[in-house]
Amino acid sequence: MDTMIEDENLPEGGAEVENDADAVAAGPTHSGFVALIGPTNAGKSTLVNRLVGAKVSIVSHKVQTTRAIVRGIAIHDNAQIVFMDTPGIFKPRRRLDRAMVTSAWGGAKDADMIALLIDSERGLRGDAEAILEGLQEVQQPKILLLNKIDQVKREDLLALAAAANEKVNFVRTFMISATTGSGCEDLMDYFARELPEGPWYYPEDQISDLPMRQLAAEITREKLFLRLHQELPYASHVETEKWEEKKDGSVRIEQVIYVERESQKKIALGKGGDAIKSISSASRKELSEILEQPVHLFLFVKVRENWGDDPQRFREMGLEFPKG
Ligand SMILES: Nc1nc2c(ncn2[C@@H]2O[C@H](COP(=O)(O)OP(=O)(O)OP(=O)(O)O)[C@@H](O)[C@H]2O)c(=O)[nH]1
Ligand SMILES: [Mg+2]
Repeated sequence: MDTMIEDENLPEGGAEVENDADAVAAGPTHSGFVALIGPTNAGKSTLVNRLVGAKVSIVSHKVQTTRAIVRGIAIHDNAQIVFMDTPGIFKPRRRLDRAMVTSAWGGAKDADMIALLIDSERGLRGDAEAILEGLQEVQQPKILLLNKIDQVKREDLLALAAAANEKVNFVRTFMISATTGSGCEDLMDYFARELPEGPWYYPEDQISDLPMRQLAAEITREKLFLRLHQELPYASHVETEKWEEKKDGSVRIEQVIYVERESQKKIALGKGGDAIKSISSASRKELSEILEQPVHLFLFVKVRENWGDDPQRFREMGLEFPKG
């Protein structure tokens, strides 16, 4: 009863009306989750970093770089757009592969909108066909992003767009380059407009949901991917074990690189410690830039034969441990 009386007694042109006026001037807010899925190496993480405007997810020229979902958060016009960078989808062999692919499709399930990213140069060869098939089952609105258009001729793009649209009912097709930024502004306009009206999910200044310790481990893993060759990047895993803020404003970070065999440990260390030194120095440099403080980074390489079958390692990565 009290409330009703108060409502009736509200003076016209009072505070509430003013708030309304503000809301009209700024327009309603929009927010939502966009899952970026696609074959491995299509440029999903590069695109998330580009759209967020900061590095939130690691990138390499090798396949299977991203292992678990990373959320990158961008604001455009009145919209907060949460991009879910997912592991590339491919035919899994190891237990870790299976967990990665399951996590990617899981990301798609949770999103308001799904963006399939295709490397225009590779086209529909390889895993793209199977993903298109999988997408037919998915209910949310789907858009097609033809990436790496800096690498292909226009007529090839049109043919590729037509072929993909024949398989899946995409609501829109965009041609973009995540590295040059071409087409990315239009894409952001589109998301900002099409995502549902509603309050933002995260504070305005948050750009990622990854805890700093985990991002730091990812940065080191990226350097490992860039520096080491053949199987080793896939056989390794990085965890941050210690994070100590010093009185002088610097931070001491200790990380462990897990490998599966003694022989891999030798490669990770390199001749006279060459490899680990250069990985450490590249990672430290980037971490000090991100953290805006001096970083003392200590890397340890440990052999843990079955880390790829250890549920605890999966939990650390944010993955479900697949049984069997
Ligand atoms: N030329 C060109 N290269 C690109 C573009 N976008 C991404 N790349 C390159 O493609 C490679 C793979 O990029 P990532 O962003 O790691 O690809 P991803 O889809 O996240 O890969 P996974 O995490 O392994 O599934 C990197 O070498 C990028 O620099 C683009 O628009 N043009
Ligand atoms: Mg990636």
